[in-house]
Amino acid sequence: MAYENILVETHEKVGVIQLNRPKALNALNDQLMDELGDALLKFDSDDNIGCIVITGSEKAFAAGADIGAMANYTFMDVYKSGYITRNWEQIRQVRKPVIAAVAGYALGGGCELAMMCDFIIAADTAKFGQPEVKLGTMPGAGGTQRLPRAVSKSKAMDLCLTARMMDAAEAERAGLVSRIVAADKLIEEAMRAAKTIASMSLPVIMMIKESVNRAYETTLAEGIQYERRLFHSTFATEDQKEGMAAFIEKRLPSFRNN
Ligand code: CO8
Repeated sequence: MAYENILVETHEKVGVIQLNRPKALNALNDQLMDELGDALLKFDSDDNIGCIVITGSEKAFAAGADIGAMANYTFMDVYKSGYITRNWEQIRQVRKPVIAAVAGYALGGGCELAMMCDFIIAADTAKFGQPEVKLGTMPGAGGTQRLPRAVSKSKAMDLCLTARMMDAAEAERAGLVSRIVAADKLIEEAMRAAKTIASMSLPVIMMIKESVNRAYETTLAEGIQYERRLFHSTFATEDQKEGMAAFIEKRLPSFRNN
């Protein structure tokens, strides 16, 4: 697939996807989401990639779903075509870690896309919000579900009901983003985190992602049990032997993703 709305690069073991519709503040249309899904699944199946970064521009990670494209949709248009589910869910199939590196606006579907990633590194210019109510609609790609889990019911209600934006500092205090960095250091910091992750044992990294995500899907007792099973299975990997031997021998480990 030739990409017209995203730029894709590989830096060592990190796959970088840049949303690239600058004139529309990276508004997310169907074509962009098809391309994003395609690029994500390609990186996920590439043995040379250990972590993926999704980013936007200085001004916008993404200012939401493309309002112009959906303005005249009817219920039947969106229901029958599976609007959103058709090409927004592919990111959830990705088993490798995905970092959102967010500068500027992450609004509506843009905020929802950032929340679908495994964690968010924000530039000090980042602004998050779910302003759909101002358009006479509501979040439709997980905003009412992921936001309360990330920032509490009270703040999620505030953002979704009033459409106000939250700056990077508030987003970090609330737990939506993992760290804030200076805008001109965003990509550098995101790449540093991604390269660190990509230097670890990939199967173990995938198990950790799977286990943390389980915390959202199940009871604590079930989650602990699930984690225990995965923890036990790390002892079946060569990388666990290598990692522990390297510590004991006071050297750096050399993981072989096995
Ligand atoms: N869709 C389409 N075009 C957009 C969008 C958008 N979401 N956001 C900005 N643009 C366009 C503008 O129309 C403008 O285009 P043009 O130059 O041709 O007029 C260009 O980007 C620049 O925008 P502005 O001139 O408005 O820039 P400002 O700096 O003045 O303002 C804002 C920036 C505050 C971000 C403003 O553009 C804005 O409010 N945008 C809309 C934000 C919004 O409401 N987002 C929610 C969209 S609805 C949604 O996401 C539903 C999600 C449901 C799930 C996903 C379904 C697929």
